[in-house]
Amino acid sequence: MGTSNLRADPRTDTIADDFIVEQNWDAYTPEQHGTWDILYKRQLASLPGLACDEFMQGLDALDLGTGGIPDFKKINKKLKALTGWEVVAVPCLVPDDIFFEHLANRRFPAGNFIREREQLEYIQEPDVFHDVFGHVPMLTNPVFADYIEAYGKGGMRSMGYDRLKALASLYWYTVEFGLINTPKGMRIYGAGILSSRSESAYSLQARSPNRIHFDLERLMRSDYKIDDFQATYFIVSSFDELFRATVDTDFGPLYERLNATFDFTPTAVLESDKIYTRGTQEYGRNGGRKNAAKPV
Ligand code: HBI
Ligand code: FE
Repeated sequence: MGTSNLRADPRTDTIADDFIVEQNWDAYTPEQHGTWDILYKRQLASLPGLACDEFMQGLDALDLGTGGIPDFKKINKKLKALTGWEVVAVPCLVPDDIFFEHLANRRFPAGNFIREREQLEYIQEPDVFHDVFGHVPMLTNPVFADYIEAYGKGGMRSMGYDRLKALASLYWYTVEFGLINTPKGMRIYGAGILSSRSESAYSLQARSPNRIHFDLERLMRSDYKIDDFQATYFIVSSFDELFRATVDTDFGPLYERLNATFDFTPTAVLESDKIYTRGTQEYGRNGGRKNAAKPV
């Protein structure tokens, strides 16, 4: 894959090498803008006191609640000035090597499409609400912004070692589903939780999941769930801890000693774990999303 910055050619509709497309903000319908507003209002009703301050400050700084799907051009003016990051529109999940290269260059790939009204509760593929509401506000925090760039660079290095699953697990248990200890108590910074009404309270309050202190290598050896609430959440003490663990790790030797498959199941609790709560795992035992009348 080259890294030419060609945009998708509307005539042939081919996707550019970097998968970047125009956001086409003018093409959104009132119904689509309305979907953003419903999701935004719902999350703003539930996140205060659950989301970390850095996320709430980022939401404010980028003005994502003025109504309708935000225009990436307007976001980028503010975001670039704050941490040098920019949001680029992509039409789908992009190949891992392209994804890492964008992150390593302070470009965050965000879906330019939004979910259907029937999918308000849950979507598998990251849409503009998951990406822009869930991920982008955290990129206004300088230390977290540095972490994501370092993660992208570590990811690019991983391509030669065929240990992508381990790297995806690091992203999953931090960027998507990470929690942070604060003087006011445990708070959420993971985008997958922040953009999901039902998982926000669950991740902090339910008795079912484990809550274990962040340990980079332990976490990279742990399998995870992609289609339901997490069975384990990992907690950092600061974003600096996350950043340091990533920049101070020589990923080469680490990839060499990691097995090709995960060593631990999502529900595992190890002797060596620093445990905040050992979960009952009853949510998973009761059949998870499909069966649970009320997540516990
Ligand atoms: N592509 N657009 C997009 N968004 C993602 O979050 C994403 C991706 N490609 C790969 C990927 N995530 C993961 O496999 C990495 O987290 C490892
Ligand atoms: Fe995501």
